[in-house]
Amino acid sequence: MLVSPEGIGAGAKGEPKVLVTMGSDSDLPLMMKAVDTLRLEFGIPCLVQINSVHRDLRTVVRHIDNLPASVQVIIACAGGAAHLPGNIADLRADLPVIGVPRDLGALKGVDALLSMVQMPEGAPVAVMAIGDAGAVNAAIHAAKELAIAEPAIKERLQAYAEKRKQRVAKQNQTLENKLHMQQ
Ligand code: AIR
Repeated sequence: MLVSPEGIGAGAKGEPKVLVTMGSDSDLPLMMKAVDTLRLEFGIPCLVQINSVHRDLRTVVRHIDNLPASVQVIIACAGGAAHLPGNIADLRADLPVIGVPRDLGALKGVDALLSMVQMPEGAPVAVMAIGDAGAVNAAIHAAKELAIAEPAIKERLQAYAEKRKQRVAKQNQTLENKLHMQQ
């Protein structure tokens, strides 16, 4: 499904530059943080796809072998035994893969983190933090990779960083009140 700043599916415009994929639609609320950061903060259209290497491996291979040529970066999220990003890194020697471990189940994402980070030599996955921060950082990291060739994305990255700085400045402005409230 194509998602762009203009909308979703038939309402979307442009060609996808990033694939955002995940093992189950139960990962979608987490990965919407990556999708929304890509499209709303950076104006980057993406393809969103479910791919489960443990439930339907053959479809994963077909999807990943047949990505549109416009896709330049892949973000892959899974929970538990999270082999999706590593398997994609093997399938696509030509594209960078960013992994997002989902905070799920008894091990709360540590299992997914270790599944993604301990890749054998030759199958690199850039692994982000577990959960929400990881999903947003995956989008920022993908935008940085695209910005190497696209100055417009570089400008949007700088504007985004500026917004974050302003948030800290605002926190300093309200600090005195908050300190009084703690007394
Ligand atoms: N998963 C699905 N296929 C392979 C894996 N690792 C993961 C999903 C999700 C978790 O299993 O990425 O995080 C639970 O999926 P579900 O569909 O049971 O909610």
